[in-house]
Amino acid sequence: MSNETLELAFQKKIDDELKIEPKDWMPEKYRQTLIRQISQHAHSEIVGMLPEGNWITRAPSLRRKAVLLAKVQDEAGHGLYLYSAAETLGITRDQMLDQLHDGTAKYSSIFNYPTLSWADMGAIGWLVDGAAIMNQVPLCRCSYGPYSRAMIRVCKEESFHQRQGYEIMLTLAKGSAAQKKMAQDALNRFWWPSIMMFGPNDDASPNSKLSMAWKIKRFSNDDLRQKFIDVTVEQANILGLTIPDPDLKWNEERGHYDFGEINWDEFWNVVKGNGPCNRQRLEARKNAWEKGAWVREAALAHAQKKAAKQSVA
Ligand code: FAQ
Repeated sequence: MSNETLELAFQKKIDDELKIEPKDWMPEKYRQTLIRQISQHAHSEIVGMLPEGNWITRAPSLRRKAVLLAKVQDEAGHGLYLYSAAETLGITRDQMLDQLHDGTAKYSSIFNYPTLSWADMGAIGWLVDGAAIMNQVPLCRCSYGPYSRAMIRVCKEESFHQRQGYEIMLTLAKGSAAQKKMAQDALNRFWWPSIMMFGPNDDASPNSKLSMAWKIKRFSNDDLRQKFIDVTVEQANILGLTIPDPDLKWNEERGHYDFGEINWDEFWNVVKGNGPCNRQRLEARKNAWEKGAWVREAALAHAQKKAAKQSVA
């Protein structure tokens, strides 16, 4: 079959809402786009454990500690499902981790901001997981089977994460004046970086056109950002907190909130590795990889021993 016929059949399958599976024919660019997006998503989950991991030993109660521990463990699980989904496309986990460690693969900009107070755990759950859900629910319908199936479980867990974060914010916002101030400060610091998570504006997003045609992405970066802002403003009102954007106002005609200009210089600066915590985050990941070498060796030796015993039997 010619390449053209294969491509037509591939696109028809996508248009008919059928899934593409690992052994199906696919254009090389589709494979590469998925490897890029899924591996970067996996790296985001693993690096995303660090800002919250910073607060596990300082959680204010046993209940809060247990919940935060469970959440951070979930993020590790998400990373593992996603690395497995990417492996079905012909890249190994070691190759993906090399790309993270040498800085050639990206991970979400949001995880390069510091977590300075306990309220940041609330703001991350509410805003960062809230933004992640908005972006990831449509990924459950992504055209690539293994990615779409991984996202179903991930999204269920993300909703627990969002709720625990909102509950922390609610407790602080209804607490003492000092607690409310702490919640407002966390919102002030995390608001803009959270809305940057959706990526550049549509006209500056080089990957969107193909990803939308291939139904990897179902909504554009700007559409998802707008949906997130529309639901989150109402949640901030319930908390009695103020979103740090003087231009934020309801636009009756559009049926959406208008919002201020995003600082794209800050976004690209963080993406390029110069955010407040980029170096610290990468160092932590590289250290964990090096210190974990003996665990990987032991696991491999154990698997080989088991396989040898089985073949004798
Ligand atoms: N940070 O052409 P586009 C989470 C890059 S998980 C860094 O629009 P695309 C859970 C982009 O890669 C959060 N880089 O790209 C959690 C591209 O560069 P490249 C992660 C960014 O792929 C919560 C370039 O800019 N979620 O939060 C960012 O079509 C709490 C041009 O952009 C996912 O990964 C950014 N924010 O759309 C965990 C979801 N935005 O690769 C722990 C899956 C853009 O060409 C604690 N990913 N770039 O060199 C996606 O939906 C998409 O990849 C987008 C970007 C929407 C992120």
